[in-house]
Amino acid sequence: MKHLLPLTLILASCGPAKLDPESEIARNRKIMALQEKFDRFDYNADGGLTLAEVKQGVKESDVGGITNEEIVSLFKHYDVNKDGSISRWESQHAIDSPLPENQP
Ligand SMILES: [Ca+2]
Ligand SMILES: [Ca+2]
Repeated sequence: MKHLLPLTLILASCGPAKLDPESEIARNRKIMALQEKFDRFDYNADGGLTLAEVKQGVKESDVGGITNEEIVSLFKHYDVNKDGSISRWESQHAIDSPLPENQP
């Protein structure tokens, strides 16, 4: 039975989402809180957020409980045009649509 736990974690991260609504809401709150801080994450003030800046920002912000994987999937979600940085427009545009869960 001990082997089931890691397997469950793997399934939870790449299989169909089985999150209960409360953790879903908590997650959305974290993401909303992050988005409010996006401006501050732009450390070199070039108007875009790179993955490194987002990671740095998450580390320095008081938004806790976000894993590296979540940051990466969040980043990909926000980087609509896939140019490797999140512009302000992208950060505002992407929040209007729900985060895709476990896209193939
Ligand atoms: Ca930047
Ligand atoms: Ca972009």
